[in-house]
Amino acid sequence: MKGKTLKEIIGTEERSLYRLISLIAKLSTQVREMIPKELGFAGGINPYGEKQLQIDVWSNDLFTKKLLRSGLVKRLASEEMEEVAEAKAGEYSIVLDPLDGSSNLKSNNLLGTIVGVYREKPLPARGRGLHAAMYFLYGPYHQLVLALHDGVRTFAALGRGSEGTRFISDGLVRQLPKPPTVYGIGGLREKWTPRVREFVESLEKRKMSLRYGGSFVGDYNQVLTKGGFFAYPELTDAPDGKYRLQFESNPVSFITEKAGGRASTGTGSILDIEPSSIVQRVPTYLGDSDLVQEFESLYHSKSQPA
Ligand code: FDP
Repeated sequence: MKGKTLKEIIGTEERSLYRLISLIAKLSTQVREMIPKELGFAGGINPYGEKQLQIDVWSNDLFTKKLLRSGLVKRLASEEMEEVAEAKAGEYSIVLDPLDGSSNLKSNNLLGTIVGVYREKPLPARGRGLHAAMYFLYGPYHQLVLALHDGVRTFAALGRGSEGTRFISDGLVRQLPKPPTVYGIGGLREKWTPRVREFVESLEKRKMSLRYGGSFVGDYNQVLTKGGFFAYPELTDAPDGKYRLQFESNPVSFITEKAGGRASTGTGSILDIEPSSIVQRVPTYLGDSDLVQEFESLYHSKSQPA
């Protein structure tokens, strides 16, 4: 079967979206090439008080400047910035985690970039309003996972054509694989709430395999490929977990729902949260619909008074 290029998939249908996604894809190839060259600390601190690695700063500058100067993007919010940046004109609003999993850099494990695309929307925005969402995975090969209105496609970056690196897709992901076989849960085990522990025990009893590498896109991609459950859950000292609604949870939840899975806060859909701020966090449970629903029902039953 011959794969299709980004241009063949969206080029004719939505010209400006194609230009935007091609630009983001091109920038992701620059990030991937820069990763081995940029080891070390910049000494900066991001809005959440976390130490920024040099490549975080570099990637953020790259995406921000190029996207805001493209004429396509009017607003851009990034995990590495405190305020929404604006350009004079543009059809799209972008939410961005320029380098997800950056603490994996030194150990040479997976890293990625997460992007959500809105049309004509002020930020922060509800995930339900996303027009497209994607992540890039800087792994053994450079992968793009892209959710559009009609579903999710995975692409591999395969050599250079006349218009730069070619991203080739092998088709639509219609359904997360069944039966689910893998799971990953973030956060310290001792900080998991009783219901999270109980659910993890039940997954282990079903002989599902633990896959946890410490980068959201890397760990989530296991679920997309093999079927399963991934969470960065509520913690006893952090009821909202770790992930940022705008930059991490919403785009990957959009991808999950477009792949026929479920994306939950533990009580309802992540995509329906009305955001209160750019920096808001949310407990995040993603993957196989039946498993996520099962977790939600446990959540409800455990919330009831005895
Ligand atoms: P990182 O801090 O390395 O950028 O939310 C960011 C993130 O990585 C996710 O990619 C990853 O899933 C999570 O944090 C890892 O957190 P823990 O170290 O608490 O497991």
